[in-house]
Amino acid sequence: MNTPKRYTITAALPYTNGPIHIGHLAGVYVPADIYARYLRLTGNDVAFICGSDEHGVPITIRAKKEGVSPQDIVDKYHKIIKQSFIDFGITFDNYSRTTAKIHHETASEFFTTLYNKGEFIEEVTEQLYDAEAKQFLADRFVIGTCPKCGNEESYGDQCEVCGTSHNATDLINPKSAITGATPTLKKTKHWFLPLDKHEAFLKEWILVGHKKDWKSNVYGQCKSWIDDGLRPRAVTRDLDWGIPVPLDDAEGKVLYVWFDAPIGYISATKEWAKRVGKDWKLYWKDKDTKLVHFIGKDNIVFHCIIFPAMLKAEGSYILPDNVPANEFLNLADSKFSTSKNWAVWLPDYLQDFPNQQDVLRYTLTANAPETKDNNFTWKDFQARNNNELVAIFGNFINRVVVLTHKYYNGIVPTPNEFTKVDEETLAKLKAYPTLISSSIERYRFREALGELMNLARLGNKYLADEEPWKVIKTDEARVQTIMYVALQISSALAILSEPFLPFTSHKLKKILNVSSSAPDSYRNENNWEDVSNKETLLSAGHQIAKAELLFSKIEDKEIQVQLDKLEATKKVNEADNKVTEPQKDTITFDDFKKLDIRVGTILDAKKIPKTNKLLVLKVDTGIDVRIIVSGIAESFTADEVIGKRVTVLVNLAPRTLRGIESEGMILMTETPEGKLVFVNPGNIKVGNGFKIS
Ligand code: B3M
Ligand code: ZN
Repeated sequence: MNTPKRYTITAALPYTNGPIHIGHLAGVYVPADIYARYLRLTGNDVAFICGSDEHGVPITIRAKKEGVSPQDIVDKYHKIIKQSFIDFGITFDNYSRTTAKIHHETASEFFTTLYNKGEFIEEVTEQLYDAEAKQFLADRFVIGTCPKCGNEESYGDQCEVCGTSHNATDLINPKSAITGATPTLKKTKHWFLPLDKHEAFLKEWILVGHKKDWKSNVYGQCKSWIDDGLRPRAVTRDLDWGIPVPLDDAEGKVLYVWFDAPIGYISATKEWAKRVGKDWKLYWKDKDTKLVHFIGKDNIVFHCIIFPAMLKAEGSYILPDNVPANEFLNLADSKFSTSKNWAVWLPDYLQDFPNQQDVLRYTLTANAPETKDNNFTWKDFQARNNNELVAIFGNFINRVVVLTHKYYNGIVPTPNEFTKVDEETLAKLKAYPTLISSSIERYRFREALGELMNLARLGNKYLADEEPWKVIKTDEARVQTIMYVALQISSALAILSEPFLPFTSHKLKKILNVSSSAPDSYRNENNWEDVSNKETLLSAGHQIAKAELLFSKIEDKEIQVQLDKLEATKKVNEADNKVTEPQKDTITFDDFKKLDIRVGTILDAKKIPKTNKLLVLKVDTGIDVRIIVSGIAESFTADEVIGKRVTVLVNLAPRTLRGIESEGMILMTETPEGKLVFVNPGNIKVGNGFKIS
């Protein structure tokens, strides 16, 4: 197999404006973790780096929304995000943050180096300004129509629909996201990275150099940007949250978040190297190191064009070897959205499904949006668990372990002569490490997971064909061989499942009594290749531990709880989206005083035949019992309203509806879905009037 190498693996730094959701996990963190675990298991030197992206407008907007400071926001979510990654078994070597001192220093130094080398253009330009908020409008502070695709809600720096990254002044019809005002233009000085200057290099490096090995979605996006022509990009902003521009004449200006955030990978590596006594430079400046960025597709331009241009301009860094960006995962057919709460939040998942991290890791990998956008549904999650993890993987292991205890008190039996089927099965087994490796090394994680499951299927088929439970009655010697072979498959599964299903792998190793390391520990024996090379993985005479279920069935009612949660979110969003009706024309106090509103009770109700809306009500107003015709039949049946206490306008001039005279009006309001509800007068006595005060 491959000679060991040094790898720097980065996973996109999540914005600290909310917890992690499963869309982030599927696109970035699960594949990155599989890759890092796999490389460690196969003996490579790995630095797996991530951290919180704590600058930028998303943080400021969230802080405004919660009425706290940006620092409060990043402190709160950094803690939540970091812990949930640990609990989910993501094995970062370092999870840092961009408000860390080491990062401010590293990013400032990087800027200064480029500045001193004359790599920036310094220019006074007119930028969008919100006079009401007294603020320049950069990035997410401004929304307008994307000049490329026409999306009307593009941000100032990037359109989320077509992925184009642009300058805020390119937007058509820009509007301030703070006040809604149309911005004016105001002069301000900024520093620009002339991407056009790096065009020739980028063309050569990506379009020629990485045509074959980069994913086609990544390559295609890069090609389209380069073909469109690259332009200078401002790397500074007029904002008050961020890393101050380290120049004397830059008061009140900070580094653009997309300038500082990728440098966060470097700062986080430095922080880690210092802690563990390594030389960080080897991981960023040695040409034998492979740098791999795991990101979502909206981050491609920053990782494939802008950051490499920065690294190249600096001059002493290596460039990424690959950027295996994923497409998006959607949630029940709609885009994940932190601001709309349309998400399955990782902390919620961990709470609702304790000790079931691997079920989610499995579902997200089996359904990974590697080549196209994919969809997460709770039904699919349940089916993958019940029909695949429980029925295939779990079932095989359980049968092997239970039978080993039943026949041999948990001791691996000595095999007798192997039949052709045994030999073929063992030969197939030995091919799996290479099969799985080859998929992982091409960043095809769902294919790799499929192979792992095929190994479990191989085990199931072997047992079903050899039927040790029947043979035991006639040929005990044969059963020893069958169980020996089945135990070798179990052991291979324990080893090869580790990158994908680390908690299960650990549990299985405990059952097979071959490891005692902690579940999140990847510093196990280096035994990936042993599956191919060793004569035996579990020797005769080895005592295994008691059977324990690896997976358990997920019931409909657990899924229903999750579906209900999403349904509730949908309702809230619909209500939020509903426009409040504008205020009606002003009335005088005397007009208002004329209204006589009383508490009443509905004594009787009947639907008026051949109408959809009308009920005829008999209402006790405290003054009298009268008939009121009310248009509420689409929201209530007649029976439902009898006995209801209501609020009645009693001095409305009588009107005749469908031949029935109506004397008054019942006051109603409505739910977001348009269902009418009574304005409930509480326990007030019937006949009481509404007082003016
Ligand atoms: N925080 C964008 C995002 O969360 C950004 C990634 C930075 S990676 C250097 O989508
Ligand atoms: Zn667009």
